[in-house]
Amino acid sequence: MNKANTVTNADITAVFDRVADLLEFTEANPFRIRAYRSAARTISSMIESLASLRENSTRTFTDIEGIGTDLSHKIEVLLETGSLPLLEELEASVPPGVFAIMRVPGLGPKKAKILFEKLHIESLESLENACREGRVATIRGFGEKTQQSILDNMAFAKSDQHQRLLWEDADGIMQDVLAYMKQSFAARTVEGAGSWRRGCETVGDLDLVVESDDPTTVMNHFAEWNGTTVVLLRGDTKMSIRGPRETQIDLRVVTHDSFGCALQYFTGSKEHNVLLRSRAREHNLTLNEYGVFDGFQASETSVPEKMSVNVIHAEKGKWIAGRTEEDVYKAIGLPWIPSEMREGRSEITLAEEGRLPRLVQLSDVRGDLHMHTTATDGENTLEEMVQAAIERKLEYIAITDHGQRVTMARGLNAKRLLNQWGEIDRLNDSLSKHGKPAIVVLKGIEVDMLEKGGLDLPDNVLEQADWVVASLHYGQSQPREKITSRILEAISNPHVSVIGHPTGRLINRRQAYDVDMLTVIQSAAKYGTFLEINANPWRLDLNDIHAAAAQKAGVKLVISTDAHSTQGLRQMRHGILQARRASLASQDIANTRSLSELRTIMKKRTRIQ
Ligand code: DGT
Ligand code: CA
Ligand code: CA
Ligand code: ZN
Repeated sequence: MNKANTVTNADITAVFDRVADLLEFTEANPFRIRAYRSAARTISSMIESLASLRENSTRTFTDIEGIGTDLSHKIEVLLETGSLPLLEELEASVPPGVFAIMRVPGLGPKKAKILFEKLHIESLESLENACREGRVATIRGFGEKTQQSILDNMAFAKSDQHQRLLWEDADGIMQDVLAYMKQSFAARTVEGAGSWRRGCETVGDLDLVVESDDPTTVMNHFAEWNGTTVVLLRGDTKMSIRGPRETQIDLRVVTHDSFGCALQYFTGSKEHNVLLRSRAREHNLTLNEYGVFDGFQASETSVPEKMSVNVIHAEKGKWIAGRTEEDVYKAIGLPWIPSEMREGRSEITLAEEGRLPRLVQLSDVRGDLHMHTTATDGENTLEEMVQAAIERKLEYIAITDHGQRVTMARGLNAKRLLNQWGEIDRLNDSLSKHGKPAIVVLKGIEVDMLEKGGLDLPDNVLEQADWVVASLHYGQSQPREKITSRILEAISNPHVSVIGHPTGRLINRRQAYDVDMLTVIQSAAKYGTFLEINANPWRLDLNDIHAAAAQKAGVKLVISTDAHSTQGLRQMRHGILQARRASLASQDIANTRSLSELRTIMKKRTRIQ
């Protein structure tokens, strides 16, 4: 936990989630557990920090949906002291090892509690011993299968590496397994679902949905995949394996009539599904993973896995839809909703009102405005980067090597930078020798926002640039006010075009620096400075929530690869996914414009030729 004066929304989210886990372990009232979970979720997606909301005398925490007086008080205490007595009490009442047990795949607070009570299991070691001795299988609700699956997961649970995969890594595995599953003659359609299909920054496990009349053959094929290291679970129509990089892959085999519904269900998110199902109920329909049915409302858990769809038809009223996702959404009066938007935020309302945006796509991108060369820490020369960009059919790029503050990367001083710009002038001349050039190369720079304020290159140099990215690489642990003021200063500098990777986080590796994003966004809107969505799969900032807030405030976003090699130019697709998760359309993104249009929407457009 941070010091009291820097308690962030992420800290409060983590505390509330942990409280919910512990309450579940102690079998507290389910409503109370849900209150903490939903508060955690709400706070994690808030753009405004609770710390700054507290300063505002006209508003209170209870204005936030799902925050009552009790939770409001707890937030107050957390902000004031940096800790929460309730959490400390709960932690004291639970042996520390049970957290590790809760995290074993397939277990959770409830099962950890049973193991603790019946077998006094309070560490991974005692859990492993109990499984080996066959004691876990004797407990009601566990059985041989669960016991074996715990053992199979033990190495995984013990390793420190059970971090969620970056989307890019998950995608690599997903493409392999999709291609392989499509080779099965028994598989009619094969699709990836879950967080992978929603384009989430990280992915916990992979989910596959296959349409087939012959699940056994499909599942045998899955078991024989050379990526399969262990089969964790196998039923009549569902199966889980552990695959490459210890990643779990869940497979569902469904019939023709259920395919669209199953794909919809397993794409999620859970929150989106819950909202969709209650909407179905309002229309007197039942929606589950098997189909949309007329009338009769049953809970999904009452449907045994092996029950055939025909039996379900008979029990649940008339089957109405389920073959395609379009059919499913249509049956409950909605247009199809793009998977990246399905997070239970406002997508269903937008769909209902016919206001779904036409989301930006990769083919809309016309330029890439952040990349490096061998002049600093890139792997390829200026000419190689330009050639690769031409091959990618980009109309313009900006070369943005590091400024001199980044000594590690041999950052450019004014002299070297002006030299590079001379080279770029000559390159553009030769490109346009035979008429319309294949690409226009903009003279850019990635300047550093210095620890003490200011930039690492003087204004009289920057004013000669076509494009200036300002980034913060040093002094990331400075207090919020200091970091924020460094960024605000850059935003108001007339030569700065865009703020690069505005939060500095590296997914799974480094927290974002502490910054008042609401103020940053407001200031960017005021000065007409763009904000970047950095497409590097470790960065992906602005994230979806910040980018959506920026768009609403009237800020234009720039999606850039920050490529450090010609290969790096391919990462644009990750930035596009993040933008789609932010519900952004092509017109919200500056580099979907032609160069002349880009020039007209830039505040400081003095130099672009
Ligand atoms: P992950 O794997 O943690 O990255 O995230 P997801 O979203 O892929 O989650 P996963 O694999 O547990 O489940 C896939 C989808 O299945 C999920 O997005 C929605 C659906 N689903 C799973 N469990 C439930 C549930 O308890 N209720 C509802 N309504 N849907 C669920
Ligand atoms: Ca998943
Ligand atoms: Ca799953
Ligand atoms: Zn860069």
